[in-house]
Amino acid sequence: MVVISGTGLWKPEHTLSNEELVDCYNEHVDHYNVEYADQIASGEVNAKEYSSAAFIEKASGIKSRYIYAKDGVLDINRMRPNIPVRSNDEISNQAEMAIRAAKQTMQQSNKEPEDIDAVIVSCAYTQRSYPAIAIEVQNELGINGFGFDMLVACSAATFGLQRAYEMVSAGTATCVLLINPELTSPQVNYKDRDSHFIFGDVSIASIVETSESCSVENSFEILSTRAFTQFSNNIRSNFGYVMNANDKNQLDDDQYFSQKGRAVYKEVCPIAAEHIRTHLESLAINTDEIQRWWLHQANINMNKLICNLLLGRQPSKEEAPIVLDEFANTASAGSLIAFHLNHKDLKSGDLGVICSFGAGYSIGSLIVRKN
Ligand code: CO8
Repeated sequence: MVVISGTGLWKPEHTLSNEELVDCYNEHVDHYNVEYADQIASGEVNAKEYSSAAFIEKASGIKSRYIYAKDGVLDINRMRPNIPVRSNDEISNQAEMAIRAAKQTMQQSNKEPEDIDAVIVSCAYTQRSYPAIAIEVQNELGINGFGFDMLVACSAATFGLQRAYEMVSAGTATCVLLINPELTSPQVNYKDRDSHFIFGDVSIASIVETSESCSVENSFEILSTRAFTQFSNNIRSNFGYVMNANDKNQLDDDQYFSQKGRAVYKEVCPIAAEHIRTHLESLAINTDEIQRWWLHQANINMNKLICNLLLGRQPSKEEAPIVLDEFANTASAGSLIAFHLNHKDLKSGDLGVICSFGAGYSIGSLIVRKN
């Protein structure tokens, strides 16, 4: 039997409200429209329109987000986070974020470094290609065995949990530390009205191990996992190392995160609902037997639609917790944050679904039972 024996969450100390973001964005709009007044008048350039905190909350459910480095984002002359370069002898920002969440989950799972034999760092971006952030974390924590990074955008956390489950099931590891340090803010275009509000930074970690090695009461057995991908250009992040070979500017608009939000919404919701339905069906479990839905946290309206498709009704806040009002979209971490903050009240035998959906497209689900 393979269990999730603990999770740990680290939140950056800074928050960024919709109002703060919008005030800065709207100031940028005023500057931009003055700077390009002639081109706007001649029709060469479109005038930028104001953003609105009320729109953001209504369209997405997001009220605020955590941010690793706040000052640069609200500096009208910069509008990018300001994260100073660290020397090769210093710990990387992402390893530092990862370790903060890792230490909490190790404490919760009652694990020492020598109990862990694999580290996976799985997220939407790693801040460098190699050495792997996971190996840096492994070294800092004094863990033996092996570590590797994996990138699966929105589904990095669920796909990472699935790889951990398979390794423990196969006996290639007995205790895996999975960490999702989502440092999204460097890839957000804070000058883009459609997407400047979507993302937040956070780090979440979990321990996946055998039931024999598990020494805590509050664990969840992983009953089944399922992954699905289908190529789509509707969510893209083009920034990458080949830019050096084609002379692209990394600050060009098309290098940042971008999406066709409406199309994503329409296409992903039915696929995600069907994915979850057939996954449950494969275990002969009905949707009404599920006590908790820990769903991806990109947009509250997406979760409402998926729940309607699955259940034919709106679940209560307890059944399908929402955390994106506080955290915004944290790439892959959202469903695990929802799990971390909303599972202690479940009783032994209660069933739950952890599910991510988004870029790729990628959908990952785990069906779990409280021990
Ligand atoms: N303020 C005011 N008005 C606005 C704003 C704004 N900020 N933005 C758009 N509007 C206007 C539009 O111009 C439009 O006006 P009009 O009707 O006159 O044309 C109107 O509001 C409606 O616009 P939309 O149709 O675009 O608005 P939606 O209701 O569709 O909401 C959302 C936009 C919130 C983006 C919504 O479409 C959405 O959330 N879709 C799903 C998105 C999603 O789940 N994406 C997955 C993201 S990828 C991911 O989760 C992980 C990727 C890896 C991490 C990357 C880290 C950087």
